[in-house]
Amino acid sequence: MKKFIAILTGVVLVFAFALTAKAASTLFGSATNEAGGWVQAVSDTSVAATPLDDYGGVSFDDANGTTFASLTALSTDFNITDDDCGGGSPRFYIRMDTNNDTVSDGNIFVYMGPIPSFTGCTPNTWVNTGNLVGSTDARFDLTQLGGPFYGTYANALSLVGTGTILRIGIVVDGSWVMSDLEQTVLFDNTVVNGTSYDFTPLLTPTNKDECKNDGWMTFNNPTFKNQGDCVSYVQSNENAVGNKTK
Ligand SMILES: [Ca+2]
Ligand SMILES: [Ca+2]
Ligand SMILES: [Ca+2]
Repeated sequence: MKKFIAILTGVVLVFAFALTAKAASTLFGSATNEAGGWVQAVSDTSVAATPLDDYGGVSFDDANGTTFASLTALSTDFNITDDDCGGGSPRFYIRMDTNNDTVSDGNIFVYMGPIPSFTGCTPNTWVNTGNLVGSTDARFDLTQLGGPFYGTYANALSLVGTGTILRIGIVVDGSWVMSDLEQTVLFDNTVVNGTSYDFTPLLTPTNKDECKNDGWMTFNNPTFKNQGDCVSYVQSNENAVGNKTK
């Protein structure tokens, strides 16, 4: 019996680990999660803002620790809202460890926008990159790893296919080539291997009035069965916090 419990505990622990190891995205720099269900990243060097908004982006841990060759899917929707793609931005970065010491040896950059120069994006238009894994476009910048600037996926694969991915992300930092020193890009439906990120914001009611007039249907953190379910959630939260009255 003890052995059985030990095995059961082990199974539960493995399951719990699998849950905590769930794929995750992290915003950095100027990036914000917008109400529309996408991420906005700004690169603005026109003024010294607080906090700094020189760059922004999202990083993903899905492929951490796997080889570049085992990357099967990498794509995103992007929308240049101000002013253009350019200055090497927006781009994916794939931080690589090529000598197995867990320390980065450089990034693969995968530029978004029209080849060959990655400028001339149509503003305020959503575009999908297509799966960049296997892409024959010369949009893989391998210079940090000793390869060509205008490389392809095949070039990257032969150069660092057995290398380990430390992190993948998307970044916006192209303000320096914009006439107004400001560039803004939206991202949505980013796919990294088996995970698709739709960047749906977490919406939680904080006042029971928000549950009324079908408001309960708009929440996703958590979801509700009906208005009463929503109201009792708000009330139990108020009771738990203890600093609000009905
Ligand atoms: Ca290394
Ligand atoms: Ca601008
Ligand atoms: Ca979305």
